[in-house]
Amino acid sequence: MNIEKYKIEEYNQQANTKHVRKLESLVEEIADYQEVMQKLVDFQIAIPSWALGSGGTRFGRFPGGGEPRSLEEKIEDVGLLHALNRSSGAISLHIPWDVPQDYQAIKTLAAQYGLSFDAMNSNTFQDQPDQTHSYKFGSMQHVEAAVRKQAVQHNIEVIQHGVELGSKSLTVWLSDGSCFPGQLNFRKAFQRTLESLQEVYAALPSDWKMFVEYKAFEPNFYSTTVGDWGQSLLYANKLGPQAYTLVDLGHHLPNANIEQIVSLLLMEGKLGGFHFNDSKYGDDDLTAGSIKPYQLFLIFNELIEGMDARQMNHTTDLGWMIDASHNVKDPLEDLLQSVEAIMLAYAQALLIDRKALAAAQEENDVTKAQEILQAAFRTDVRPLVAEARLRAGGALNPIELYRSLRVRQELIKERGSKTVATGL
Ligand SMILES: [Mn+2]
Repeated sequence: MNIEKYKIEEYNQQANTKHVRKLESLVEEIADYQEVMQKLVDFQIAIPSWALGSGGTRFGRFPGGGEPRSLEEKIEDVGLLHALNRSSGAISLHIPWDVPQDYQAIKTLAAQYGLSFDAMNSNTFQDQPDQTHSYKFGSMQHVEAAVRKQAVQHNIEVIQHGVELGSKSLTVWLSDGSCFPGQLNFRKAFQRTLESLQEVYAALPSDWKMFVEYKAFEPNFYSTTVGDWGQSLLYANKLGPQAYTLVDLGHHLPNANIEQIVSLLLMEGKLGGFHFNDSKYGDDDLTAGSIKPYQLFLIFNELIEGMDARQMNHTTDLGWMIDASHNVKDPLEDLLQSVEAIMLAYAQALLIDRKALAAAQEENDVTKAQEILQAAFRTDVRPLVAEARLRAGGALNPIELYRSLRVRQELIKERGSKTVATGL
């Protein structure tokens, strides 16, 4: 399915009077309005291929119909999102599920939707039917060299697929760890993992980055070999300048101060990428901004502060991706909501009076510092984000248009009601 440009324009026209009225009062308050607008237009968040189907829980999965059946249909879905919000201009693939049969055809298809290929993701956290060795006791940490070699080889193949598609990064998330005390020698597990990662690192093209993603627990419940940002940073530092830490919002222990982690990783030049989602309890993978929008805003505050301190480009110098999965919403509507929440937090953080905040910090004026942050957070920036979308050719309200065009019903008509997306 394709959303024709004129349909978006028609919709925007009838919604425009209300939009302009809301925007005008906001614009007066923003000194560097055009600059903020350009940053919002430029900002892009990659969509992972596994978020396009209904997510499962450990207990069940309830597909909603019209889910993408192939890599081509996944690209089509991200194309639909991008047509509506103009902020989802990249797709992130998961191997083995998204192995392209014809690289050139896949690249041409993505280009038709204005999409590029973001980070490639490997998978050594479950066994595939044709696999020689099992990952039951880990992959890169495994006591047997043959298992480690298989995991390394898989990651090198993922890089090769990515090179063909024009991707520039590899994300490695390992579920390796242990479930019981005594199961693992921590130091040996770390060393074996490091050696495996070094072999993958050696296969990276010179213009690629490697992201080492950490997670506190699950599927292992006693120890995880890349369990927190300290361990990830150790690996990234030992691997070399092309290796970075990747922060997934759901991969921390409860109440971790993620904004502080972000700040220090940026200071060290070792923050590489970001996975957005939200959570109440653990790695819940809920819609970004659905539970803790203030935390998301505080993270963006540190991201902007830290990136500006290093003169980094907000759009291109970090890998931005959603990593969520949903079992009660239409996945495309859910992704539109996540992208919107991320854009809102970014816009609010762009409005922070940084000079005044720095001065308040120097004067130990705690009240003032809070006032400055919350003034930005409590500003309704929805018209700003809508205006950025309008300028980029997207819809003023993507979900409203998605529903009025009956996109999901169209997809069900094309693909059927019983389709189940491949992947996780
Ligand atoms: Mn993740």
